[in-house]
Amino acid sequence: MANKTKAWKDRRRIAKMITTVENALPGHEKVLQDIYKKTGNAYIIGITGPPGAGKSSLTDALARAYIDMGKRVGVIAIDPTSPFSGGSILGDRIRMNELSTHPQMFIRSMGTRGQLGGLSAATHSAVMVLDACGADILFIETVGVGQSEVEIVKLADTVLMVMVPGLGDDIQTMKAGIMEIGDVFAVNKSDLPGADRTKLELKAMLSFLPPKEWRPPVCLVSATEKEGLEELMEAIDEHRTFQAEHGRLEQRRMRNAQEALLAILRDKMVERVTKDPRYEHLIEQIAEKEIDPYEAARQLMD
Ligand SMILES: Nc1nc2c(ncn2[C@@H]2O[C@H](COP(=O)(O)OP(=O)(O)OP(=O)(O)O)[C@@H](O)[C@H]2O)c(=O)[nH]1
Ligand SMILES: [Mg+2]
Repeated sequence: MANKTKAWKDRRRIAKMITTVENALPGHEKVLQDIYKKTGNAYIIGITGPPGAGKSSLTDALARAYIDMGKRVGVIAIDPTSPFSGGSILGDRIRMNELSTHPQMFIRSMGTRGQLGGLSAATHSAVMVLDACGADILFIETVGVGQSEVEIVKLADTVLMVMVPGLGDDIQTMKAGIMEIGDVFAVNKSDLPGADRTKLELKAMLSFLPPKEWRPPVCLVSATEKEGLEELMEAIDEHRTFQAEHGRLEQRRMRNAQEALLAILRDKMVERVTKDPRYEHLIEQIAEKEIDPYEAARQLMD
């Protein structure tokens, strides 16, 4: 515990480790090797939902609440790809800045471009660093639209899907696949009209999903008015308990472990094979139809 407190206080070291692993800079393997055995304590909450739903505001409000409970909180915010959606990013930054100086808090933004090995690998690495350095709760905020976001939320122990009143048709057209990743639903902006109706619509939608042992609860919250936060935190806690009782956390961690290993194996294999002197020539032969790609792969792997 004392070690974790000390590790958590060294912000520059944490930031440097994240940069190293995120960009696969020299020494990144050593960093991950050193920290790996210390990971596995943080509870990871993925926050997703349509643009502007209040994901950042809710993360901020929840982070404050956990901090008040004495927890160390990490936030990884995935920035939208477009450099032109500046307004809300700036908004996030300003709001989060206030919290970011709090000693129990560590906030990291990640661009959606430029990571070697992809965003999901970079996010996973950042999660591991913050986890090993003592985070009790880790939030990953992402925009819930694309496939990469779905990949990222797979890292989470609980996925919180943030909705807003009046989505109406949008809810109906939301892909079932997106709905299915939500473990807990929050209808944020409940201070605005129509929140009750949206909650009912969501519940109806969820009842059409294939039945599962866990029924995702739908909570009404207002991040800005600080309403409904306790109920939402209870719902997250219930999901956590449910998963622990059903061995789900273990399953999820096994799957993450498998994916981590496979990703490294793929990288190493590709690296080795593309350095093989026969590589270029085999590509030409495949293009010329002198050889089929399976045969070429077999030769390279021998
Ligand atoms: N009325 C009301 N407005 C809110 C509430 N929560 C957030 N907002 C406002 O909604 C806008 C978007 O909030 P953000 O927290 O930036 O939303 P986001 O989902 O993180 O947005 P992106 O990251 O850009 O997708 C801001 O103007 C917030 O002040 C709420 O509970 N009630
Ligand atoms: Mg945001």
